[in-house]
Amino acid sequence: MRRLDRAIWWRWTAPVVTALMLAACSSSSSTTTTEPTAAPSVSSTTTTTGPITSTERSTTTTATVTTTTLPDLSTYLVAGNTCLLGWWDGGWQSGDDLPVSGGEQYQVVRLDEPISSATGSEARPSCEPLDLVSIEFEPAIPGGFREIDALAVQTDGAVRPHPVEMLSSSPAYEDATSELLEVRVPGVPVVNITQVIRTDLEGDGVDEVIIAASTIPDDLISSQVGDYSIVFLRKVIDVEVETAILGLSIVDDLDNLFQDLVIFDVSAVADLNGDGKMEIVLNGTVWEGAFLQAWEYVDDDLGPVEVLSCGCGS
Ligand SMILES: [Ca+2]
Ligand SMILES: [Ca+2]
Repeated sequence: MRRLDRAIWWRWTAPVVTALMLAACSSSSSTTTTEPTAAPSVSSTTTTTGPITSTERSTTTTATVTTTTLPDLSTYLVAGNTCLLGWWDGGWQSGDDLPVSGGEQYQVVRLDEPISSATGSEARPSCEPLDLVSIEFEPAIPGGFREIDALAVQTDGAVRPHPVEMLSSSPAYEDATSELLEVRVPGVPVVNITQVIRTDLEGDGVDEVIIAASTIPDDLISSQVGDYSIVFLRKVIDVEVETAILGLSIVDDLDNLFQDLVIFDVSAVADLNGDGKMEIVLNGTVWEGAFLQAWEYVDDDLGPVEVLSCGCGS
């Protein structure tokens, strides 16, 4: 028995923003502030901002013993429509030196839809004039520039080793969302759940739930004070339901609206490195741009850690 430090589990990095100052989170109210979790690898197209806020529960629990499966050391390269997240070669990697020559086969994974396949190109210029590189696909992967709802993963392995199920909302999920929002969002937030995803991220037999909710209009420009976008993970740890916020954007004033606002949703849940545990990939839609963030659930002490990100905008 040992006491888990919930402050450690509860810490998370702020949403990553594009190099174009697309700050993800403005000043949310806080109960406590924790240090950001170090991201092993961050795309060259992004910067990381400071910590967001967290809530804590003090409970004495038994540490979960996590069995680590040695990852397949073959390279997994992961791309979306808008940008290239990076790849795995025994560690999370990003940059311009892509380990591809063109003609590689990819699995195209969306949330709960059948997995399809595509052929990738060699590295090509992307996101001009930012001079990034990415991959083009044949056939083109679904989604759009600002709606990245499919990922291409270069592997023959199981990118979805555990089922991913889309659920309808429920009073319990609405209550959980309301509880998070009411201490962060000005006024009385309207709970508007946009995604409920049930899956067993690491295959331990216990399902996790990922919830997205937003009231920020697609055009961003008609946002009002009190609008928000949030994505959070609910996970049972030692009979307690714990929550970690992966993305949060709040309209608390109408100045700098375009720089600050992000609409978050979940792009895909997939194993991006062949260890049998699925990562959560968020799509952030911003003013004339978009970004992706990949979160790896490391263990019950660290919780979800952002491992890759990329973005493109004007
Ligand atoms: Ca699980
Ligand atoms: Ca994984």
